[in-house]
Amino acid sequence: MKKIISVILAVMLFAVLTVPTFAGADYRGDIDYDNSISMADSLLCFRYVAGKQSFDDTSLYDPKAADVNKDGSIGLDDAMLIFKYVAGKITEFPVKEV
Ligand SMILES: [Ca+2]
Ligand SMILES: [Ca+2]
Repeated sequence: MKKIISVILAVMLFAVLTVPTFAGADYRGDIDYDNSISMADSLLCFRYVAGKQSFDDTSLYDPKAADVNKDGSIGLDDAMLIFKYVAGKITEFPVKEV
C-alpha cells in the first residue's frame, strides 16, 4: 500500500512539474525543442536572421519560439534577446507592443 502511494505521489509530482511545458506557458526561445534555452537556440536565430538557417521543417524547429518579443517576425532583436537570456543579462523575454 505504501508503495502504491509513493508511486501515485511520484506521478503527481511529475505531472505538476511537466504540465507548464506541455501547456506552453512560455515556449519562447526554445527553437530546437530540447526544453532549454541555450546558445544553440541563440545561434539558430542568428543564422536565420543571416539567411543561413531555415525553420521550414517545424518538426525540427519552432519558428513561433524564435519570435521571442512576439512582434510577428523573427529578427535580429529576437536573436539578441535569446543571446542576452543565455548570457544571463535578462531573465525573461519582453513582449514588444505592436
Ligand atoms: Ca533549445
Ligand atoms: Ca520578433
